[in-house]
Amino acid sequence: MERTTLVQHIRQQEKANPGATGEFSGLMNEVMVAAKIISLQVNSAGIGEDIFGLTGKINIQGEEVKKLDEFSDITFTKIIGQSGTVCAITSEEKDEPYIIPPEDHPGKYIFMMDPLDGSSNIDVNVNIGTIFSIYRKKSLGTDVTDEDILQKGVEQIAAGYIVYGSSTIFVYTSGQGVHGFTLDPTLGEFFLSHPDLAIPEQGSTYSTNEGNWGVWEEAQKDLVAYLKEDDSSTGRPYKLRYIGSLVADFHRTLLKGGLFMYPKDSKSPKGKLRFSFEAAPLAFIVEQAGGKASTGVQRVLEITPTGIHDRLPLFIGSKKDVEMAEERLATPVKKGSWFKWLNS
Ligand code: AHM
Ligand code: MG
Repeated sequence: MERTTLVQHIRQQEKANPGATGEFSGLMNEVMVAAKIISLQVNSAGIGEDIFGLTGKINIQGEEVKKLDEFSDITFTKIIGQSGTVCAITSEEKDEPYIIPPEDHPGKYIFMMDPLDGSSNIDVNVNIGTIFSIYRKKSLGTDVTDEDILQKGVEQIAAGYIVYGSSTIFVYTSGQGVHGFTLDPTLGEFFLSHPDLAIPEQGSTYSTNEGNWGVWEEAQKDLVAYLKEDDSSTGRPYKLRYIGSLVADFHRTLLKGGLFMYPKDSKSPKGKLRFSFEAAPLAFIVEQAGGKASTGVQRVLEITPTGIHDRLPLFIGSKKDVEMAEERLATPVKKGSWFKWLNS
């Protein structure tokens, strides 16, 4: 049986772009190599070298850095940083952008990543992932400026994620649809397994940390209580599915449809998830698959960040589900009005 590898697929997609120089394919190939290394580490966590647990450091987000977080950040930074294809790397784990020094031959791309998302799930064998996003350098001259690092979401030229789960899956878009590849561990090669992914227009699940109910705004409580109401004409009640690893929750939502939400709340008034490393790349992917991503009031890809660690509320998934969320959030609700859905 003839199977398409990820390398072949990237090359084919690049050929469709007349001015292509091969630099983009080169960068994507390096992302794939780093992903294979992380996958191997994740799959063998607990065997031999002690990779579980904490490094004892605290990152820019104020969170404890896990050993696998640090390993993933270093692996991606080394491999991508020496690829000759990028001029800067930003990471959820790094306070500041890493600017590629002249001796490592900076290229024309900017690479952004959450090297290991969902890391609170590492020690308990639950799916984790990597998210990445690629922009082209915009400013003239050799210096990397804010104009390059803080680009609007729509300027992304590619985005993807890797889920380290029951199998390792690499999903990416370069603006020509969304394609998924599964790692064949015996050959060490990613093969096309999910071509032209399309998210269902409406799903039947919602995904959110409902433990935050007490710190949610009334409109958010109203939205979730509405999803629990019994009304077969609108497909309710929705099922609840929440893993707590964004990549895993997003991957399920992409394949099956539904609504993932991480709203702002009184604990995180701006939201928890980050624009550059989480929301923007997944928004690019979901839109390419026919879905939507919103802050509740604005299309995520229309945002221009003010800093690399900017956070935002995120509603992402099936088109109709995200639109329904936007509509309900825009409707003023009285305190406690959600009670009517729960008692209906
Ligand atoms: P991380 O990047 O530090 O791992 O944090 C992001 C994670 C996401 O994977 C997930 O969607 C969310 O945080 C879960 O947060 P919570 O534990 O508040 O539900
Ligand atoms: Mg993350």
